[in-house]
Amino acid sequence: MYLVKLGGSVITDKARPLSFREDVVRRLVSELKPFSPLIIVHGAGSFGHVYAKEYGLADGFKSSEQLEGFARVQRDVRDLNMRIMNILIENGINAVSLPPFASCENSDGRLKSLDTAPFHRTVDMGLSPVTFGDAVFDDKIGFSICSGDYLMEALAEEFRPEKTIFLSDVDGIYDRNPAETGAELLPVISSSDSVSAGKSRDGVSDVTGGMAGKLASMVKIAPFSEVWMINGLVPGRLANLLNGETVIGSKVIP
Ligand code: IP8
Repeated sequence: MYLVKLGGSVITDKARPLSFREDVVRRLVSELKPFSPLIIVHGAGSFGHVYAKEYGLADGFKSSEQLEGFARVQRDVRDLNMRIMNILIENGINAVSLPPFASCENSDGRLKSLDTAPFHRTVDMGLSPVTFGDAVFDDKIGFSICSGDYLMEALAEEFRPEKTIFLSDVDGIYDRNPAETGAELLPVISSSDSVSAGKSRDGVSDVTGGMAGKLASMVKIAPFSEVWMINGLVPGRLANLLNGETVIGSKVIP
C-alpha cells in the first residue's frame, strides 16, 4: 500500500487563485494508476490558502465575519477535490472521496482525531480513499485548518504504507531556501538533523507551515513508513520511485 500527497504547489499555481493544473494532475494520475488501490491526500493550494489567510481561519473563530470565509474555503477545496476525483475515476482509479470535515476534529490548530474506519472499509473493498486539507471544527478555538500534512501523519501511522510520498514543486528538502544560490538538496535527512533543514521558500499565502511544517510531518512519519519528498512537476519521477528506482528527492529516516 502506498500513501501519496499531491501537494497544493503541484496541483495548483499557488500565486493565482483557483488555478488548477489539470495537465499535471492527469499525468500524475497516469503514474499512480499501476499502483492503485492506494491512499491519496491532496493539498488545497490556491483553492484554500487564499481565503483561509484573508479570513484568518487558521487562528480560529473570532468573529462572525469569518463564517463567510469558512464556507468559501469549504466550497473551494471541494471544487478542487471534485476535479481530482473526476480525473482519477476517468483514468481507471476507483477513488472515493472522504472529506475530513466529516471525520476529523482539530484541537488548537492540530489534528486531534481522525475516524479511520471509513478509510479501512474503503481500502478493504479495493477502492482508493482520497482526502484533503480542509477547514474543520476545533475543540479549543472553534474552527481551524486541517492540513493535508496532518492527515498524512495520521494515515501513515494507521496504515504503515510501504512508501509515503510528498509531491512538491521542488526536488526535495534543501539546506536553505532553494531560491538562494548555493542551496543544496539533502538526499537523506535523519530525524535528529532535521531541525536545521527545511528552510521554506513557499511562505507565499501558505497558512499551514510551508516546507518546515512538511519536514516536521515527515519526521513523525519516518518510524512507520519509508518517507520521501520528490518533485511532482518532473514527469516520471513519481512512477520511478514507486517502481523502486533511485530518484532525485529527499528521504527522511528515523
Ligand atoms: O494545503 C490546507 O491544506 P494543505 C487546507 O495540505 C486549507 O496544507 C483549507 C487551507
